[in-house]
Amino acid sequence: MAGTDAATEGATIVMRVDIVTIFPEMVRGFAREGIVARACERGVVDIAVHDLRDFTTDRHRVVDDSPFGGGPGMVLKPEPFFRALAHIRETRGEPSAVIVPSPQGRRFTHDLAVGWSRAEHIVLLCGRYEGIDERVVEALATDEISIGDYVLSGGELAAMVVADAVVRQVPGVVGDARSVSEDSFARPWLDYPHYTRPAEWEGRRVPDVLLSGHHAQVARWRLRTALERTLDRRPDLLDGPGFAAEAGADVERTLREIRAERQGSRSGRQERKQES
Ligand code: 6GU
Repeated sequence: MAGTDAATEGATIVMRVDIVTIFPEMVRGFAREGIVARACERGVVDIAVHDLRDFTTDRHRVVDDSPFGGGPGMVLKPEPFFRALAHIRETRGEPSAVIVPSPQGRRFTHDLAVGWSRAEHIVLLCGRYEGIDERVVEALATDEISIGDYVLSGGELAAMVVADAVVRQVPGVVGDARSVSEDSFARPWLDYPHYTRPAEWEGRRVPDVLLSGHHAQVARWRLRTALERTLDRRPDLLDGPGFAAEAGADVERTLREIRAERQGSRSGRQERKQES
């Protein structure tokens, strides 16, 4: 893959991410630490945070107003967002996606993160209060996304979630590419449990198979535990189209074994119950 080679050779692939918010320090904090910060320092990613108030024209830098039609709360005015995006276009170029995080959006997923990680430039416009004037979404946004079925006080946390998920998919950002390809949701089932030293801690031992050095058995154990927890916690993933497309013969067989064992122990319990 050309992108991966360029990244390992030290050539710079810059992905630009622009975030417009009324809480710029909250978002800058995210860009100052961890994997995202390292990607910025190395020039692989360029994150610019813009204060929405810098795009007001009144003396009090007002960004919100009461809703037409009445009702509670305040709505973020359209003009500062239009000016902010015009400024971003002039100084940073035309973005391939303008994303508005909102509880009304379609659900953000791994596939969207992978898609946006291939863009050269994305913009995130954060709302607050009751929402953003709908004309911002209509005229400027290419996508409106929600990160889950709960309500946040503003789009900032969601924008950081999206930026993090997207940036870690950019080749060269995460040191070991296997960490990215083996993530839960890179595969349509959950990740297996992880352990490090010490082999025993407060009476809890790391599963023996992981200390055995037997790579094939380790791989089997990991697949099995991954599928067991997927069955317990996220059975919906096993019915999805992603699963059918990705699951090989070993996955299908392991899943059948787990289900058969569980069926067996369930009917065993029922029989014992009837006997007593
Ligand atoms: Cl993207 N924004 C807000 N305010 N709340 C949310 C959300 C976004 N996604 C889930 N809840």
